[in-house]
Amino acid sequence: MNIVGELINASRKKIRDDIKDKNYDVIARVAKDQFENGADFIDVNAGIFVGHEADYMKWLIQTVQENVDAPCCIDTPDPQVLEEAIKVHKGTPMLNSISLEKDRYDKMIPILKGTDMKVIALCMSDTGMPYTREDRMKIADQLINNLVQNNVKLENIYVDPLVQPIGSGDNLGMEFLNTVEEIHGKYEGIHTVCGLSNISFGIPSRKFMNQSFMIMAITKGLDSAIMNPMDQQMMANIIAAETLAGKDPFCEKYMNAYREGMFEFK
Ligand code: THG
Repeated sequence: MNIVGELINASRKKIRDDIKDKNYDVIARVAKDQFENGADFIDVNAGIFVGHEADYMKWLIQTVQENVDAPCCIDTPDPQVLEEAIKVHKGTPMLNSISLEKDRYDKMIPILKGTDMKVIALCMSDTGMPYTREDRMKIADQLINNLVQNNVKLENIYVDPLVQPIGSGDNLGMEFLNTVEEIHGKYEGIHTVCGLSNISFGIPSRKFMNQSFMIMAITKGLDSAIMNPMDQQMMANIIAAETLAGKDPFCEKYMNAYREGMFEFK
């Protein structure tokens, strides 16, 4: 599992003011904590600061990269913010995200073209949020074909079929999961990703929902997630579920995790 740490996001009440005040030590700590707990990428999102998003985004990227040796997942719907952010980013970032929304799509393609950046292809279009697997696949197919035509490698595409809160529709979980399965069956070498914690918005004891949904998604082939790596039980479940899903030859990763004490909780 390719893990994108979700905690540096200004929409979270806990960290909003620390970003607003550019509290260096706090952001550095949250970046390090996520990295030390297994994050491969650090998501950075300053979307709530309308008119100042680019400024905050650049500061977040610099602060993260001065403290951990990991690329960022640059989380903004605004292509202009993205373009400025890429300039200060060291190494190859993950762009979060392109979608089929026309404005966003047209401005994102030239930014991506000819680069080796990873890109999240979010299943959203100008006609609104997808509800069923068919809705999601229609958008995913178009996005993937267009990206490939622009010479983006399948290996650099992370399709996000869009996790919506289970509280807004009983079938939203399964429609998402079945899309993940269909994408992996149809496009070999492509990746899938999601904002995992979206599933539990508005529901109590969210971590059980998030953990269960992750295990279900692993059985469908999900190979990346924007999530909270500080949930040790989640991290242990991922190791076990991937072994059970046949992704861990000779249980090697599982045994290593055991030896490193990953299954003993504090
Ligand atoms: N797809 C893509 N990018 C995304 C999302 C997605 N980026 C943003 C979001 N969705 C994923 N990130 C988060 C971050 C935090 C929470 C949920 C999704 C979250 N946060 C609080 C918490 O930590 O408990 C709750 C809110 C608060 O503190 O006010 O739930 O789907 N491509």
